[in-house]
Amino acid sequence: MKLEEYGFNDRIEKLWKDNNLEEFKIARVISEHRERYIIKTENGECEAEITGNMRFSANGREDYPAVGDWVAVTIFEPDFAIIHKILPRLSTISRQAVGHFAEIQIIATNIDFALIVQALDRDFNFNRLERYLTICNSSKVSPIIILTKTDLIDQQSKNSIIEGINRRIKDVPVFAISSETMDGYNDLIEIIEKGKTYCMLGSSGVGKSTLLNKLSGKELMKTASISDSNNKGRHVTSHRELILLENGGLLIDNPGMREVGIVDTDNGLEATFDVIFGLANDCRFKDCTHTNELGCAVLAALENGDLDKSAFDNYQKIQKEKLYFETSIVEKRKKDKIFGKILKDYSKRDVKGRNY
Ligand SMILES: Nc1nc2c(ncn2[C@@H]2O[C@H](COP(=O)(O)OP(=O)(O)OP(=O)(O)O)[C@@H](O)[C@H]2O)c(=O)[nH]1
Ligand SMILES: [Mg+2]
Ligand SMILES: [Zn+2]
Repeated sequence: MKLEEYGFNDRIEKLWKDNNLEEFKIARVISEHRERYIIKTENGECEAEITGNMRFSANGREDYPAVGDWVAVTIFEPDFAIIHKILPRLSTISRQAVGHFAEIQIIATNIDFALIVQALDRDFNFNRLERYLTICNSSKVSPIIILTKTDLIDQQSKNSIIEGINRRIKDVPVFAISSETMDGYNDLIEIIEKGKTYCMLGSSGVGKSTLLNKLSGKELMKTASISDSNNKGRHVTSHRELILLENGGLLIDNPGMREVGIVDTDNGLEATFDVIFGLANDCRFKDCTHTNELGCAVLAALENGDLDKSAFDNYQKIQKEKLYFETSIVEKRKKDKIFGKILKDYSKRDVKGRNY
């Protein structure tokens, strides 16, 4: 097997050499199940684990391999390998980890394009769309919007949703498809490039795995109707997996997300809400909060209808959350540091509690 099929290219080769990893084989992580990984090497597919050293020196989830990562490995048996190091990531899609205070969860890495999937029948929602866009923009991953289940709504409603998107969201391609009738598939397949990696983002039940099955030409992922999955309170897809498509593209399926907490590391909000940021430049005061200041260009645009009120509300909500998350992370690091110091001091004492 050629690793090029899985996206290996000159950039990755350079990273491998620049990081002095040539003594190791190179592989790509294609799925993860609780610290056991499936990787693709030039010999094919095999299972892998990380070294004890890697586990010991990990500061958080970001330091563990994620689906999409290129890793330096030693292959022990045809079907077992040890992962020594993660190559620097060219892009990382992450969100706030659900149920873990101030932790970041990596969704996938080394992604070229993110397919933001929303169903036209009942899932479609601008606020969520802007959340996903913010994630893409802060990850330096190009977004593509995919609206599924066109067979469930009439042509007119479909067109008005697409027009609405084009008004509120600029410069992001939009595709409307049906996995029942195959409406819109030809246009979508055309833009999927060989050797590029795509990651799907979207709620449970919107048809991500169905789309992946259609694009791969195989029934690789289990799919189920919303009622089947939601009644049991769980999602149909339970892990992430990178799959090679019929036309050579690489697609990562994900479990549907209920919460899309933003971890904006790199001006994702500015890119997503560039209209608001553009207006803010014209506010009289540099530190304008756009609430009641005189000479506020944002308030003026809201007043005369140039700026969509719901987009502005959504921006403010996401920004507040982002700030809260950033403060939580700083607090957590401080606590971890204090805790680390206590441990260090403790280990310096002898059994009777004396310092030595
Ligand atoms: N009518 C219609 N149904 C669809 C379409 N695409 C998917 N479905 C159905 O929607 C249901 C959910 O599809 P999945 O592909 O499992 O959804 P998912 O996004 O992978 O869901 P999770 O794995 O839970 O995140 C299934 O019953 C599919 O058959 C479509 O274009 N039209
Ligand atoms: Mg699925
Ligand atoms: Zn202002």
